[in-house]
Amino acid sequence: MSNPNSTTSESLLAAAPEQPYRTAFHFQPPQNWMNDPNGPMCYNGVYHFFYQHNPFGPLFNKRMHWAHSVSPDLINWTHLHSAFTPTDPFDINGCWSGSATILPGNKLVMLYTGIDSENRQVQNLAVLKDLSDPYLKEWVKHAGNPVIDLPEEINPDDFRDPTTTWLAEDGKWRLLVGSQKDKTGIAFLYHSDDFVNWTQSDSPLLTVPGTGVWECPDFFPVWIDSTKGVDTSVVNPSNGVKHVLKVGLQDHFKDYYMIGTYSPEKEHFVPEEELTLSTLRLDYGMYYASKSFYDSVKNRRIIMAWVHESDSEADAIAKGWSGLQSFPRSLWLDENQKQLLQWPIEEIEMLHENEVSFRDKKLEGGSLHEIQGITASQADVTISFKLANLEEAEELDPSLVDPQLICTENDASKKGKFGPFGLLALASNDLTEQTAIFFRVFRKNGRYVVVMCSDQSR
Ligand code: DQQ
Repeated sequence: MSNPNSTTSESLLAAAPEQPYRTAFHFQPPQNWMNDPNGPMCYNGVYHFFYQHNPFGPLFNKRMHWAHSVSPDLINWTHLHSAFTPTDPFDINGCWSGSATILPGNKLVMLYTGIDSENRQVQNLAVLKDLSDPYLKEWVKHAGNPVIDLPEEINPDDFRDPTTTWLAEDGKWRLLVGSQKDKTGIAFLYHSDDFVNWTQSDSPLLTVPGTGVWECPDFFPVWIDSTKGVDTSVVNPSNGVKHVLKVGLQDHFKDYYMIGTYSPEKEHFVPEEELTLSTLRLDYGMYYASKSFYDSVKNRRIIMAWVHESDSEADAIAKGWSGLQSFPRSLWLDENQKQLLQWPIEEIEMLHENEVSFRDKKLEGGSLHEIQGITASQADVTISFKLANLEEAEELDPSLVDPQLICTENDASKKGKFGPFGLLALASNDLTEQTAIFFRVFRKNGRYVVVMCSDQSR
């Protein structure tokens, strides 16, 4: 495994013996606090990644900056200076999350939330100073910011995180901003000809009562019959796309998504399934504020998210940093058109060293096999199990529809007919400390259901 980050400070931190938790696969800044991914993009063949960063310490601070890193391959990163810092009346109390749009003609705009001098959330525009700079280092905040002011009826803390914009057939750009009113989650829809003057649509793109603030909405098309990516401005269902609306539910700290049909003429999105706390999630681990982008070079949609860890503040202070990004994943619609599928991007191969293989082992109930030759803390594992007599699998309790509940109701210590089987990672010699990553197979309505769970209680 090699270190994906290339700056000197990063290498020093990674090598330091007191930094056993620095990762080799996941993006991390050299130091201090990081949260949401912002404005990821591939521009002129170079990947740009911005993120919420507190450059002054390892804990969250409202006066967030946009840090910026660049990479030829999403693996090896060079860390640049901050792209946005809170300096102006329209963002003096923080430069919060936002998104990039690459316009026809290769122009670039960035929209982000500013916490203004009165602590109100407003939406700001910034453009690149010099389009010929391959590092995209200098950004100019629009003098007329904010370009979208807080709607009158909305609480000043509940209006943020503009999406990547898309161009509809009427020639107007559209964007969403996350919000809430009286616990109804809202994706406000705006349109504009010029990115400076924005008009709110008569009704939001979607509202769902009882879901609280929607953070970091992401809205993008997926092909019905291909695993390739689609540019965000391919909006018409007649082109063979469905749409995905992802929202982060602040009250639950989880990313949910809906698959549905977007009608640019009617300005509405009709999800196939209503959002509830048991519907589709992008990930069941520590994964929040995800943002996707269309990679035109490799024709794929890539998604990254903030992995917030479970460390205490004291741990973060001792480490000098907090937060990872999930390894970038390609994302597409499953053949059944009912859910998204994801897989680590192929560049993960660049990080593979020291292959250890362990084959043809029979797992008797309760048996343990130690895998020699790797350290326990970081490994990319491909695993396959063969199971016999699956027809004997237990019936799944029909009331259990949420995979997370299936896992918590059947923790690693509970024996079933087919499961738990899997891996014990990060295990101490006497196994008093361990993280079980395990599978169970059930039957439900004449089909098989496989759940993958992890148990971090030990
Ligand atoms: N983080 C940002 C907000 C966003 C939240 C502030 C989600 O813009 O809503 O750092 O983690």
